[in-house]
Amino acid sequence: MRRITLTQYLVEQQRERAAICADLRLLVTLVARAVQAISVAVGKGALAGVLGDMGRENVQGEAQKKLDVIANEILLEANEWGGHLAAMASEEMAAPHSIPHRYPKGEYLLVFDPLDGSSNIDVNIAVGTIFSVLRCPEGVADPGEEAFLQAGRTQVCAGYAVYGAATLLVLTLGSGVHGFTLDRESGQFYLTHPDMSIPADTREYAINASNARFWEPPVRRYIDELNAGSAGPRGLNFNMRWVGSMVADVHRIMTRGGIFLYPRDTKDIAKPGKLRLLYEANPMALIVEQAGGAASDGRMRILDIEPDGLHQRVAVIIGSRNEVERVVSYHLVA
Ligand code: P6P
Repeated sequence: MRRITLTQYLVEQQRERAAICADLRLLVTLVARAVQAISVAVGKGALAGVLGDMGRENVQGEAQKKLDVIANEILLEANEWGGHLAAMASEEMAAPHSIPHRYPKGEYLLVFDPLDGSSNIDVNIAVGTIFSVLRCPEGVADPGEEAFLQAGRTQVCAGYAVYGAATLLVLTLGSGVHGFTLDRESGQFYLTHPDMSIPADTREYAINASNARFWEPPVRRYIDELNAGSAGPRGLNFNMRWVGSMVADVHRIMTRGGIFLYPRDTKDIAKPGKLRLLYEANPMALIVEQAGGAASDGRMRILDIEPDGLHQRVAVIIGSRNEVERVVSYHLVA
């Protein structure tokens, strides 16, 4: 069966849909090239001496892995020369990265989590890259943090790569979600998952159950009902999965449905959730909504949240629409 490549898909989108311009096509092409390089580094693991910690913390106060830094550098270097970006921002950098003066600037902002789930790297569990593309506000010559603080519904593109048994790049340009698999021999990405769609109902949920004592009542009610199984109020038995890598859990949901919850909890009242809005929740929310799913912080649509900080955290309830809406309904009556 002849499959089309990512390049061919992007050219066809540009030709058929003026919505994707040459600069956006270049951006996605360069991000895909960076993903391929990250895939090689992740795949070499211990053989390339890239496992383990850097011996310092990142801006999140989390132990920074060598591969976190490598992946961040790969994405910066792959994109800063192209003339399509006004600036970049990353989970691994406190402030946005300016485009060096020797390169032209463009109209887009790229924000990413270069290696999500990196605590799993040393135990060989799937990790991923998540990215989001925004338009730079008009007239902003040297974008700082403020320029990135746009609600997720304004994203023009979002995607993730999952470095598992295979490396997949899952992408939305605003008209559906499409998955591309990396052919390691040729270095090409081939369209293998066109028009990805999430079933509205599911029997599978993902949550870190060790936090149960910190959950708010609506989440505790929802999970208790799932765990009560067919004898309980849902009258159904449910299964649980928790990879500890959001990209891997969300990709499973994109593939067979499910609901992922990292809810607000009382574990650290200063943090309204663990996941970051701009480069984890927002891109995943756009992708999931484009595939027919839903994404909420428990009280409002994630894509409608007006950010107030580059590294702002948010509660995330995402996946099969009917289950997300049920969790939200429990919050509204609480
Ligand atoms: P916990 C990885 O660090 C991450 O940001 C997500 O990818 C993942 O879903 C979550 O944190 C795991 O958190 O508390 O279960 O280790």
